[in-house]
Amino acid sequence: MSNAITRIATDVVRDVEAAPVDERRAAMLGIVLGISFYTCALTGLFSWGASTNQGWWPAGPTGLFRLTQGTHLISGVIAVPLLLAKLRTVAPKLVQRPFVTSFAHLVERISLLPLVGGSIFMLFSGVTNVAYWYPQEFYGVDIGYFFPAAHGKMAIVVVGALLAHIFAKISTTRQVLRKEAIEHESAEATLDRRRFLGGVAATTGLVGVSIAGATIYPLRGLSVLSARHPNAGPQGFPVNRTAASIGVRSRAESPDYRLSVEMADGTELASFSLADLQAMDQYEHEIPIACVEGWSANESWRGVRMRDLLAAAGIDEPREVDVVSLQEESAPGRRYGTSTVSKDLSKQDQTLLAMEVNGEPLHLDHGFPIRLMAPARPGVNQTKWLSKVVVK
Ligand code: HEM
Ligand SMILES: Nc1nc2c(c(=O)[nH]1)N[C@H]1C(S)=C(S)[C@@H](COP(=O)(O)O)O[C@H]1N2
Ligand SMILES: [Mo]
Repeated sequence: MSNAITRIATDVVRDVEAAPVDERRAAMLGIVLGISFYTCALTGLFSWGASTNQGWWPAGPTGLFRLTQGTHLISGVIAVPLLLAKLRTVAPKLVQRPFVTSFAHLVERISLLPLVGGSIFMLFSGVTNVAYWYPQEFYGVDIGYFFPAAHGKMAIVVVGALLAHIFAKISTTRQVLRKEAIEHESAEATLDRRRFLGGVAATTGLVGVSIAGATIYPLRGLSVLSARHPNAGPQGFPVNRTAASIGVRSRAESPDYRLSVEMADGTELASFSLADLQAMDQYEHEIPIACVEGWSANESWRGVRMRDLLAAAGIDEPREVDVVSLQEESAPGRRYGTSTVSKDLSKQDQTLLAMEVNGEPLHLDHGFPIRLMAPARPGVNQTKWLSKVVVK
């Protein structure tokens, strides 16, 4: 067994060293990889803009974030086999000896570090995030959010390094992909490349479909790469965080429960019992929970409009508000306890304080008694178990 492995490993190394780089194969993979990376980068920028309420992120259409984040994850996941194929294709150059031939060559080698290293880091941190793998501690240092946070920062490095790489390679790419150049290569070389690229295309398709099922419903059964099965959970859709794990149960189910509306300085404007809210006009909208980690659940939510709640508390102008969860008071959950709703979003018809889903009262784990449901938002901002709305 170990003999066989050694033999394979030696063969691979010999193969890699001897084979000339198929520049056409490298160029073709480069183009596809570039498209998937920049699609990923653009939708990643949307991910940041949407979850941090940047002014340019729109308040609709309802499913916008589901679409952009779904695209982020699909373009990101398919980049994994594409990157491996690309690295395999240019491997002879990477291991080439002598390692450095000139000063210019040294600069080129060094510039590969942010490009190759950065790309591997992006794909690694993205995939581990989707798999809910957050190592909490590293030799006593709290690194719970290191990977998601570094993912956003490293994106800037990779986008820049890739741009430089494209500029450096654009003329070679043009040259090797000219029609006459391809016509002049041997039939064997063409066939070789087609076989390799066919394999890559099949793998990429398979990997793409297996993550797409987390948000494209007809593909649900195939979503093996998704950490949450889109149909599993109370009322037929998933739960990341249960009420029991946060310790909000007794206050959420308390007969004295009230939702208060306050000013930022703590002055209370009004407070509502569940019965008060149920007596107000109710509206129903289909709004997805679109988790940044890729699964989504499109359900029908019913409750009071945010703007009606504010009006009932005496605020008639659209205002930015912080929606605060009971969770904030029991266990400050880094970004889960509070959600900021922009002025533009708070006046939207579809921005609801939801008390029902699909015609039933919310299950405790889905945010009973009230959860925020607003259009075009990341799931992480659809806060559960509301305790107050703070007018800013
Ligand atoms: C070229 C590769 C990639 C680029 C340039 C990129 C870029 C970004 C950016 C800029 C963000 C926003 C970060 C922030 O809010 O501060 C983001 C978020 C995210 N990306 Fe990527 N990404 C890439 C690959 C991937 C891959 C392969 C996956 C997983 C399959 C992934 C999963 C995620 C997730 C789950 C988030 C949300 C993180 C959170 O808010 O907790 N990304 N990405
Ligand atoms: N109070 C509170 N609200 C929350 C969360 C949470 O942990 N606490 N999770 C958020 C996340 S990340 C998503 S995707 C949606 C759906 O999560 P759920 O499945 O836990 O309901 O709710 C959001 N609202
Ligand atoms: Mo989420």
